[in-house]
Amino acid sequence: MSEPTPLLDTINSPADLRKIKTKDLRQVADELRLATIDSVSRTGGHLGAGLGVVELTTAIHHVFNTPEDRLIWDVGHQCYPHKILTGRRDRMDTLRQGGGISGFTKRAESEYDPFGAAHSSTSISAGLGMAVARDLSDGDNNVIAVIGDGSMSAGMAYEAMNNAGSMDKRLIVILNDNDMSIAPPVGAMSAYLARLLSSRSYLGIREIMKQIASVFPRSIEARAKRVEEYARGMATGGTLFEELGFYYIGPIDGHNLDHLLPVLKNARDSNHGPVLVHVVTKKGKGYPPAEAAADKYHGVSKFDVVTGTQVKAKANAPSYTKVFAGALIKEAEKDDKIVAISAAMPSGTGLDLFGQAYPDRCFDVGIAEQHGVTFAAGLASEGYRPFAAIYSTFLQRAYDQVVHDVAIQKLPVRFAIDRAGLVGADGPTHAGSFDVTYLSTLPGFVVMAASDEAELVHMVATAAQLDDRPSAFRYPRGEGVGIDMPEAGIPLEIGKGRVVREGSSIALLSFGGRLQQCLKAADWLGGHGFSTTVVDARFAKPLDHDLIRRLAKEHEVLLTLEEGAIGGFGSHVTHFLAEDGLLDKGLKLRSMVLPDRFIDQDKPDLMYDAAGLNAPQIVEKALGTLGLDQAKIEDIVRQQSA
Ligand SMILES: Cc1ncc(C[n+]2csc(CCOP(=O)(O)OP(=O)(O)O)c2C)c(N)n1
Repeated sequence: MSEPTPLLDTINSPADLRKIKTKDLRQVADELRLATIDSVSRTGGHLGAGLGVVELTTAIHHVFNTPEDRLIWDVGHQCYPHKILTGRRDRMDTLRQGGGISGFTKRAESEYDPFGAAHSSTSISAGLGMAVARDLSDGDNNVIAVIGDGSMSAGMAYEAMNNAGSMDKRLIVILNDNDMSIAPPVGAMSAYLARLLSSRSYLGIREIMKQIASVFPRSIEARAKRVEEYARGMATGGTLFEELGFYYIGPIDGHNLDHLLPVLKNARDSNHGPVLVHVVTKKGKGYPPAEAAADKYHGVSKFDVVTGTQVKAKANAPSYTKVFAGALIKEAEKDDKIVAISAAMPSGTGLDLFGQAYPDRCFDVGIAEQHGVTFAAGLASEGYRPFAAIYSTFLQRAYDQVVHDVAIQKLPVRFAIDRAGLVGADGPTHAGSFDVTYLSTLPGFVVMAASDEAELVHMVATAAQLDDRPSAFRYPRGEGVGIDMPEAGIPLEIGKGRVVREGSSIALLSFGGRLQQCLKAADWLGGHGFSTTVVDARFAKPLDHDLIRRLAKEHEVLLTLEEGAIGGFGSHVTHFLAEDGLLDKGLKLRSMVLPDRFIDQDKPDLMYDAAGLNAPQIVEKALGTLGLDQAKIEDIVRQQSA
């Protein structure tokens, strides 16, 4: 038998897809799955989630009139098949790379991405906003939000459903239930969905037709009414979603186009308020290595399509994440009050290792950073020593809990803040840019940043014994600098920095991971006769006033550096020096921080180049501040970079 003519090549936009006959959509989906696997094998990225929604993506774009109908992907990590169908297939080789397309949905990238994402559980809120905007403007487009069962564990999803149910707006929520978050999902909602599934088998086409009867257009509503009563009472029973005011349809096999298409068409044509379509899928579907993997290939590096083997870069040093986990396990051996909290990121934060060592003292709260922080505060209020391990970017979501539940009550919650600074391929949504700013402003907080992996071990020990106030320590993504590791962490003196190299003319005062670049810059500067001091500040709060005063008095130029936005360490140093009167005495002070713009994804080193925080730029800044002329500075930088 001859191979069928490829169809995906003929699809440049959803309009092309809509011309394809329903009977041929299975072939489109199969080709789309292969194209997704092929593409991610060459770039790396999120794979399992996209493979699970290949049929759903095909069906949605076939049934709905995107982009007029608004389609919102929650988190956006499952949107690769969507990108392929929406005119971005030829750019998939640039996915997550410098100058390339984003690994998430992004408004600036395509009209088919009406709402950008990367953090979870925002889709129903955004969708409701769009539905209300449509009604205010007398529009008639559809709004569809696709949200995973993991993302349904966040409070925001419930806040949105609660609101949507009461507003009775026409909105379609598709719950993509694959019984996975990054790790297996946790919590009562996950158990509820499992019960819902086990209590009823997938709807067959007859039951689907019965159940959707009441969401037919009004003309046949009366006839449908009786069928609906039957369908609701007999076939489904009530669900939590119905209690919240949604019309519930499901569960439906999300890989079966014959089931998906009529349901989506009816949801589209209904005059009902909010509708929830419960679709059951398999993460990693159709690619055996992904289906077999424990994480279903949630995120992968480049891989061999035949074997599924991922290309792992050779590590020169342990990752900060692993070092943190090892250090915390060691502290917990000595102290049974130490407990650890993750918000759906056990492997990303290293707490999977802690959980293996101390299963009873490790808590995955789901994608629920706000709850996780207040939960940790509750543990602290009873004398436990909680370590809340949350990426910098996700902790943003729990800021009021940090202020109101932790800081004001001076509860000793320890925040282990992974992914500090620029993070590479995940881009601006995942950058850890703001935590120093938003934590250092809080009275009583201790805020630390590790300049290498040995320092991180000491900071874990420091936080462990800090019982009278909240503390935080931040550390970058990826591997450490390859320094000798201490046997055990030794608590640091609170608010004291360390001088790494003594000089006399220029002082580089670094907070966190830029220290290596400062040392490199100091070498260059020294080579040109500019004696340079390098200091690892260790603390942004409290500041080492004595040390900063000395640096200010003994140097002509003082530069602060950090992997964070304005308002953080440098701003606190500037404020202190101004108040102390030291700025009046001729000191040339500058702060090097992340620029006032969001930096797109690239290799981290190139992102820091774009941010102006690498050694050449430090040299340039130091010499410019000293007052050297620009041509001379450029000459020095050129010589050194060669
Ligand atoms: C606020 C927030 N916390 C954590 C994450 C990290 N994260 C990305 S995807 C994901 C799991 C999402 O699970 P689900 O919604 O079920 O989607 P699936 O990957 O299973 O398709 C998590 C925890 C995030 N994106 N946003």
